[in-house]
Amino acid sequence: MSSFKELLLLLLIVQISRGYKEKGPRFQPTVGEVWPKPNSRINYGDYFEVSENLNFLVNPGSCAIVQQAVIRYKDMIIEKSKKSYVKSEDRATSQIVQNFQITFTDSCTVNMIPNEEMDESYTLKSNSLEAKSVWGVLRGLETLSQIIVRTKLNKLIIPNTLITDAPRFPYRGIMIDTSRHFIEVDKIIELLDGMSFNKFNVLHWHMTDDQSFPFDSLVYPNLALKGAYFPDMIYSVQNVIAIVEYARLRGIRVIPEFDTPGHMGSWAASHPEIMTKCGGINNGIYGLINPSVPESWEFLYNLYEEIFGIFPDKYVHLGADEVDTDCWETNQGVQDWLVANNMDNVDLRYHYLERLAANTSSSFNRLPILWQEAFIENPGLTLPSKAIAQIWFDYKAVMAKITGDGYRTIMSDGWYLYVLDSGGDWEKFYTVEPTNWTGTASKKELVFGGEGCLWTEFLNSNNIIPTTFPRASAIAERLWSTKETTDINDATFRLEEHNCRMMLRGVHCRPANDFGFC
Ligand code: CP6
Repeated sequence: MSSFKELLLLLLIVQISRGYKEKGPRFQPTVGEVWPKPNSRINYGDYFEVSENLNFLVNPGSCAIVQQAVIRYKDMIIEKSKKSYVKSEDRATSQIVQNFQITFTDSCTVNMIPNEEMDESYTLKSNSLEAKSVWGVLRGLETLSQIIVRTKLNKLIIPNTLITDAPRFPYRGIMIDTSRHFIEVDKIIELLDGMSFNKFNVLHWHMTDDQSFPFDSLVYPNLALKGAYFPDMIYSVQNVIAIVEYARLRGIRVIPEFDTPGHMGSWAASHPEIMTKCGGINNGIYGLINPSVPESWEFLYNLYEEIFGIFPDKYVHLGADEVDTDCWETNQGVQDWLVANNMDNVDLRYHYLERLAANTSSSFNRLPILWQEAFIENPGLTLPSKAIAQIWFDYKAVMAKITGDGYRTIMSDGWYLYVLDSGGDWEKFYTVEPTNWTGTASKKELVFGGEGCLWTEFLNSNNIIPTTFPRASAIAERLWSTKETTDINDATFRLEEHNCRMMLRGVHCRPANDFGFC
């Protein structure tokens, strides 16, 4: 008996001393690794010291996008690193990097905006960054800021390295829904910061839906007056302009979506004259826009004219998701108009979308993105060949069908960021592969990218950022890095470091892994 007690005591002592020795993080994040992983990286093994007075030489120099980026990244590299928990071991360094040369070959103009054809490739060495365009400079500076680290002896170091990098997909987006819950402007700004640290390049703004209309239109002020939740839960034109400019400076496009012909409950609060009053089971409810009255088309023209004045992107998201045509079918005025125009109920939905896409194209020179239903439910619909379908369910069949018709696609199936599982559920986003369906190589090339979706039924300004980061980082790496970048173990430790880095820069991330300390 007493030897049994001694054994227990011994075990206890062993446990306590082990616990004491292993205090602190048992699994270390990486130091100076890059997220999303670059296409190619050669480390030569030695290190250089980086001067605390690091100087960026820019050629050509006259460009706000690059000049402001240099100021931001200098602060991240020199100042923000001072607080970092992730410090490098001390390294012998052979020389000091004092001047860092940035070169790009395309010109940089005052009002240039990021676009679907922008070249984001770059080549990075320890004292130089070369790119074709300013967009590549932005991506390269982000990478540079990740490979310069502070040592435990408080010295800034950079490895002697050669990185050549370019995105796998041209379209890497986050969708934000500002109708179900209002998201404060400063949280959208924080979202854009986090996006830039992950090399995302599109913010798709699902501005309106049934629940609220938060855009303060100057052309139709009653939309927000009657359709927003509260007078201060609105985005002014000035707010939108500021967000679009903040995004532009980071190489992020902002694509507006004012969803029609469904999801328009909030429009009906102020403008029932453009809506269809349902009969049947939804009797008396305003369900869809009314395409049979000229008021609707005049309204859409005026509103889009205002929208396109503040959202400069070449693309517009026209919505068209979850359209229940019951209201059109049970409204006498719509039915009479169909007969008079030699159309039936099957024709109406594609007639509406075709006319809307034609108008936004001919009057405003914009190309449409639409939810997948538009392409699947309307056999007669012809859209511009550059139209893009956003896929949100049943992607294996839907990708094959829509690329089979020759259209480009954006993957969102499986990238519902608002769905939370317990544990570090970034892995379920990481393992989504947008080309994992049956089709020829030329059809797979029509996959233009992907988008993480932040539907906000259960998100508000308090939880939108921690719900997005670091989980969206998994999507970012899938869309930027090579198809072969699938090693979960490797990703785990790099993501841990990346999460610490994002937090250091002010993004309110949730933990990436249960073993981590950030
Ligand atoms: N709101 C709108 C939503 C959804 C869609 N459109 C949605 C529905 C189900 C899932 C994901 C998103 N909440 N306007 C569909 C694109 Cl699982």
